[in-house]
Amino acid sequence: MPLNKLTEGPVASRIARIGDQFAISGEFLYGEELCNGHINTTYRACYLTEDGVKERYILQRINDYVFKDPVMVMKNVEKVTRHIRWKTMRRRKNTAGQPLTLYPARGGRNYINLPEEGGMWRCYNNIEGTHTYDVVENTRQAYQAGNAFGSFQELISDMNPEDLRESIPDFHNTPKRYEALLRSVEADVIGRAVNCEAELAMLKTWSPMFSRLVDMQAAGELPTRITHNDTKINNVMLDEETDEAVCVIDLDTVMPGLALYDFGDMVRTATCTASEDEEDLSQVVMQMPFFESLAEGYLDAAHDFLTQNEIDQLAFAGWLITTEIGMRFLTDYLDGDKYFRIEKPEHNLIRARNQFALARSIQTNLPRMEKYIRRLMKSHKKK
Ligand code: GN1
Ligand code: MG
Repeated sequence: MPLNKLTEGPVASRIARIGDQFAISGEFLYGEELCNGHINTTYRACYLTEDGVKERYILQRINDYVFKDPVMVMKNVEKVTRHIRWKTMRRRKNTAGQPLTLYPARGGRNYINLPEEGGMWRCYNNIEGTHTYDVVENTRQAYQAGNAFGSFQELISDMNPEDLRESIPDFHNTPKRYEALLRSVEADVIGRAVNCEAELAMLKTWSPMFSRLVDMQAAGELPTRITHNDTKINNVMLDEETDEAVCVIDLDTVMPGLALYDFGDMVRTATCTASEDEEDLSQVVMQMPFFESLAEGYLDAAHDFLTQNEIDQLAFAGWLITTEIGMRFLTDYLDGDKYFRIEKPEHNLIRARNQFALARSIQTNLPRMEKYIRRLMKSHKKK
């Protein structure tokens, strides 16, 4: 859907006012409101430079309900973008010429606190000639997404996890997410628990599997790495013409974590052609050809640095994070919709049910998925 180009009115002047705080030269032409994502407020602003060139920038407010320490988020993002730029320059290739870059604000930092505009803002380059998909449409996109996130992980695989801090503690700690859900059921602040008894009963039977990855991590069987933590299909920009991956975006949750949760979130969003909002659950299925392309793309980039334990859990991670995100939607539903942006009263319950349906579909296919990963790894070893 084409976006409204706002040249005047309160939103346009707000965008111009915020843009004015950053090192952007030129005359403000128009602003657009980008509505993707459940968390941050995002605008795009277009400027006309003195040379008559149009340049576009992304202005984004960091949601401080979700990110309690926005400065920590920005420090993590700065370290990762700097490392990727350094690495790609050394290798004399870069991500199609458009790595994610932060623009400084007045005062010299890469962010600015504007209390009258709701808090902390930062400015990125707009990645031109690209687009994103909210839902995957074909296996080629699945391959590209897997490959882009795999390359991203590979590029930062030599960073010291201790250099970054946990901007949301225990972000992907599934047993803790389950405990939080049970606390919300107990509190039942707006009397919604009665609507999700079937889901809660099912989760109870699944719960013995929730701690598998964090237990392996605690036992030293899975390495802590710097990870992206939000590897949805719409966080990779694809070339408008060729659909080739150009850039991974939304780095707010880069922090120490498990590579497996990143792959899992790709399985969650790149193997099912229905959106998180789909209410017809017969459409919410994991499609094996999409999984195959996704895994192929991912392992083409990541097979070298992953450990055998990580490889063995790739398919399971898809099931685990899908269940986890479902639990987070359900928790927010019970808490009164404070975390995720919603468009209708039952939105979070719909999303939760959708994710549980997808988890069931993944569960049914786990043996096939695992078998395919083993096959791919065999072919990498032969090469
Ligand atoms: C949120 O805002 P968005 O859509 O990039 C959430 C992710 C969830 C996702 C579910 C910081 O990401 O963890 O997987 O919604 N981000 C945060 O669609 O909580
Ligand atoms: Mg995000």
